[in-house]
Amino acid sequence: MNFLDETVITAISGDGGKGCISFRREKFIPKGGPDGGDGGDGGSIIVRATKRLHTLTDFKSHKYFKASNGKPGRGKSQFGKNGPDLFIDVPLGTIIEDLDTGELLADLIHDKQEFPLLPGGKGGKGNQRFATSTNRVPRIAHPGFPGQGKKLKLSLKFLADIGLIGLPNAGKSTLLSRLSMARPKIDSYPFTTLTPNLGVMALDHERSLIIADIPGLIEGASTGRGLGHRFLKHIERTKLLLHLLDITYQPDQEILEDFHALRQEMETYNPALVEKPQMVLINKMDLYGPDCRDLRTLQTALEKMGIESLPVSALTREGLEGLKKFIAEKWVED
Ligand SMILES: Nc1nc2c(ncn2[C@@H]2O[C@H](COP(=O)(O)OP(=O)(O)OP(=O)(O)O)[C@@H](O)[C@H]2O)c(=O)[nH]1
Ligand SMILES: [Mg+2]
Repeated sequence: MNFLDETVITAISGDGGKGCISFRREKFIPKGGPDGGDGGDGGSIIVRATKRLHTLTDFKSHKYFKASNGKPGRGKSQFGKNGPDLFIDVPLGTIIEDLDTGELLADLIHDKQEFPLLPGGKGGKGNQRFATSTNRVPRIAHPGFPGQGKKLKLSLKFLADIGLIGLPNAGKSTLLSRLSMARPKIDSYPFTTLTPNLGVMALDHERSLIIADIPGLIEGASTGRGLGHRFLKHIERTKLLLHLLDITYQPDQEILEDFHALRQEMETYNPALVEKPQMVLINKMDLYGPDCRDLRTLQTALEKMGIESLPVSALTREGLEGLKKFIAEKWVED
């Protein structure tokens, strides 16, 4: 499942139908009065949040939304039909802004939550409405009001349950691919992942959780370095953070300093982030050997900070059953 963070769409509500100019014509009634009906109202545009969707990917190919116009009125006082409303379904967590003014229009977070975005144009009045005592044969009708259009910026502050964080190359995408059906790109260079990947992990028969691989968090992310700034907002809504550390030793990397630096970034961005339930995964344990950091030292240091840790190998799946158990227990508590 790939993930599209932001997109721009155009939405236009339906035009009102034309009012009708018509006069009654029946045998034996030579001068029938006006009987032109009103035009129908144009369809409105309504945005609706749904938990069926998790990404904005559908909007990659579908960017133009036009509600139907109202039908014109007809003779014999017949009203035109209203254009049906057009619903634009978006995932929970979608923020809608007016692209031109930057105004925040809606922040949809509940399933089935609706936001009336653009009303349809009113239908025009038919000529029967224009009849007065002085003008019994009105030859005018209203053409109906046009629909309204807006360019909208949709962005997703998504609602993943679990966020995977850690330095580039720590193995976040690999872990995501092990816990879900997601098949993100995995490679041995940093910044392989440029936008978050999402995957769905089955917890048991009934429940599934959304996991997000949040890329590019590095020191300075909260002030715009790397890619992290764009994605820090996504961490805000996750319930559990899994912080990956790489056990293999790279001389220029002091792993606990990096760990603190990342937490500092999160705290600067939003202090609530570091208060979230979290666990450290010490990854790449399949490579564990004399060239690695000392596991015991690392775990003791984390313990002193009150942080639970679990040695795993995303590659060989070692420790992942224990991880799933930990996650399941966390969710039972909720
Ligand atoms: N031996 C071993 N290699 C691993 C393990 N997990 C990940 N790797 C390797 O580490 C490299 C980076 O893995 P990714 O999953 O792409 O790392 P990432 O954290 O998503 O990296 P970015 O997307 O660049 O932020 C790849 O070459 C993986 O094959 C592991 O448990 N053991
Ligand atoms: Mg990655």
